Amino acid sequence: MSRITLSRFLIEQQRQGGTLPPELRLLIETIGRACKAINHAVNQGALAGVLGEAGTGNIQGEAQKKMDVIANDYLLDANEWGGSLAAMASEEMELPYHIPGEYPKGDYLLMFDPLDGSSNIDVNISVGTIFSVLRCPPGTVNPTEADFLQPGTRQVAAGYALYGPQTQLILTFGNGVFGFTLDREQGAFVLTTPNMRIPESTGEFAINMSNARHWEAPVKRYVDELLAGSTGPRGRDFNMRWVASMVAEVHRILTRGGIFMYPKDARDPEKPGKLRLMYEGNPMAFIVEQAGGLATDGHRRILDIQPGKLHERVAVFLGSREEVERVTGYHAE
Ligand code: AHM
Ligand code: MG
Repeated sequence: MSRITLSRFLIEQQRQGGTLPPELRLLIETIGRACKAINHAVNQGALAGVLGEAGTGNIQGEAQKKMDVIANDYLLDANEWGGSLAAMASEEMELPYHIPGEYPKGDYLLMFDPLDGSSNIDVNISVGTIFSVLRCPPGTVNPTEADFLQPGTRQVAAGYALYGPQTQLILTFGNGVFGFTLDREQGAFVLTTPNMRIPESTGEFAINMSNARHWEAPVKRYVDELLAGSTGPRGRDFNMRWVASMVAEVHRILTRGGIFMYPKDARDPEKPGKLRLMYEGNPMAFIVEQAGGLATDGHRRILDIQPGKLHERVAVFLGSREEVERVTGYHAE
């Protein structure tokens, strides 16, 4: 059978049952194109002078890498003229980005983390792009921040691109999770994993252990039990990984299972976690649930959270069902 490229896959999704409107299909193709451009810049690295600090900070008060800014620009440039979008919002921009007046506007809102894990870019470790698509509330002419504040259950699409040894694009529209691999010679994403599923059980966990002294009691208890291994209450050994690129961790979990945690901690009691609900928590929760896993903030399903602001933070526990259930259960005790 011939290869199924992203374009063909999207056209066939649109035909089958009409679950994928043409405007959304175009939007996803455009995001795929932008990710190829970002991938190219990431691959060029020092050859294109794209490594290192931008010398600016984002709204989160974090220092921006040059590639954070470049990836953000690529996504804005690629997506502003296509006619599918009413507005965009990015982890790297304080306010929503409005579609310039010369271009037609569409029904969708696009949110993205243009370069997730960017602290890894200078050391040549996998980074990625995460995105989430919502419908713009009907009748809205100029969307404001308030129009983006919809719970993750309202996402109509989400995905990520992973710039690693292979470049991959992972997508969901709410009917399973589909994995594509970039064929660099052909310049096309090709469907390589049609139905990604997360195993329910796992022996692997991911958390930044250097923050252990700042964790809340349920997280301490859960991780202590994992560390105690075969001599502890779990009666088996667990293995640990921490890439510090959420895209890479989620991809590992989609491929072979695991649990990823970025809990709330006492370093900054004002913040409910490090990761952002709209650009990281919601899209990854949607993908993980569609692959049979779970995603909570320790108390609630992430997708049910009503966001209060665009750059809201969230605690994240996601991955293999049995482990996410357990650590969420410890929070309730
Ligand atoms: P970023 O979007 O600014 O790159 O930050 C998010 C990243 C995640 O990819 C990763 O899980 C986490 O930050 C790592 O944080 P830490 O350096 O605290 O371990
Ligand atoms: Mg990020």
